[in-house]
Amino acid sequence: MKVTSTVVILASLVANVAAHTLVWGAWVNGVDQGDGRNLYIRSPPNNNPVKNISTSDMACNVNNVPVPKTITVKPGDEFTFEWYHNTRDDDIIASSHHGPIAVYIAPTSSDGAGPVWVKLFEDTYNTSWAVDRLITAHGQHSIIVPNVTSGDYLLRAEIEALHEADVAYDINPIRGAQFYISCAQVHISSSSSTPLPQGVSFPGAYNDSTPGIVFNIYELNATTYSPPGPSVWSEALGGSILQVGQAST
Ligand SMILES: *[C@@H]1O[C@H](CO)[C@@H](O)[C@H](O)[C@H]1NC(C)=O
Ligand SMILES: *[C@@H]1O[C@H](CO)[C@@H](O)[C@H](O)[C@H]1NC(C)=O
Ligand SMILES: *[C@@H]1O[C@H](CO)[C@@H](O)[C@H](O)[C@H]1NC(C)=O
Ligand SMILES: *[C@@H]1O[C@H](CO)[C@@H](O)[C@H](O)[C@H]1NC(C)=O
Ligand SMILES: *[C@@H]1O[C@H](CO)[C@@H](O)[C@H](O)[C@H]1NC(C)=O
Ligand SMILES: [Cu+2]
Repeated sequence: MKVTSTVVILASLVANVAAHTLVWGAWVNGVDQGDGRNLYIRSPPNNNPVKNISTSDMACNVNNVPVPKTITVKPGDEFTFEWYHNTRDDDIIASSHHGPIAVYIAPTSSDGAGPVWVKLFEDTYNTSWAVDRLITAHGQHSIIVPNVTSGDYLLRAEIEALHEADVAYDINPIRGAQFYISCAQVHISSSSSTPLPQGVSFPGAYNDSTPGIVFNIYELNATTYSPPGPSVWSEALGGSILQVGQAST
């Protein structure tokens, strides 16, 4: 028990060295789409996490404003997010920031407000945490574009870092789960007549009692972790946490 509390204290000290993360850009079918920051990514001004799960920042982070470009994709394409810490293809995120990764989709016309977010991908713990494998993958993780009606969509990537998630932010705002969230603007060009189903709301989908928001990674067996939010949409086509291409720096 003494050992465990020392580990928790050490872990919280390490976590104060902010090694946060941001999306640099995207790849489509392994082709680099270039620096997307403030161009096709609704980039926040810095790499700080969102911690208050009751705020609208949970939708597309703190600077949810339309950006000039959209990336055109079609159903079945592989769309890859690429994260970085300070510079492209660096250490990506602090290795202490263990946790799951999810991707959601919503119509761009919603701007992320209301029950619009549909989960396309979820990876939690599978021998290692999703974030551990994101670091190995040079910050790259992908979804397969679903077969939905043509239109403009927001793809929302969510990293949940659990290194301070032994307590809820509302109970102790110094700690709590850290959410790294980024929305990409895409246009899906398709012949499909399948609309997106109703989704969940951000804020709303997650609260302090939602499984996976409070979880002590230093004491609990990671195989027992359940991520927050709905299950992945039955029509989703999958994804991966793998490097698809070498970043040119
Ligand atoms: C979190 O955000 C909600 C909604 O804006 C606000 O009412 C609440 O005070 C915030 N919590 C903290 C600890 O700042
Ligand atoms: C876990 O990883 C293994 C090896 O990559 C893979 O075969 C398996 O499908 C994964 N399990 C889940 C639930 O994703
Ligand atoms: C998408 O769905 C439509 C039917 O709505 C079908 O005709 C088309 O072949 C599907 N495309 C892909 C890539 O699955
Ligand atoms: C918290 O979220 C869960 C779903 O994860 C839901 O069942 C519950 O009603 C929510 N609680 C509140 C107070 O909204
Ligand atoms: C965690 O749980 C898994 C599945 O039940 C088990 O195989 C593994 O040994 C457990 N790990 C520890 C450290 O207890
Ligand atoms: Cu951090």
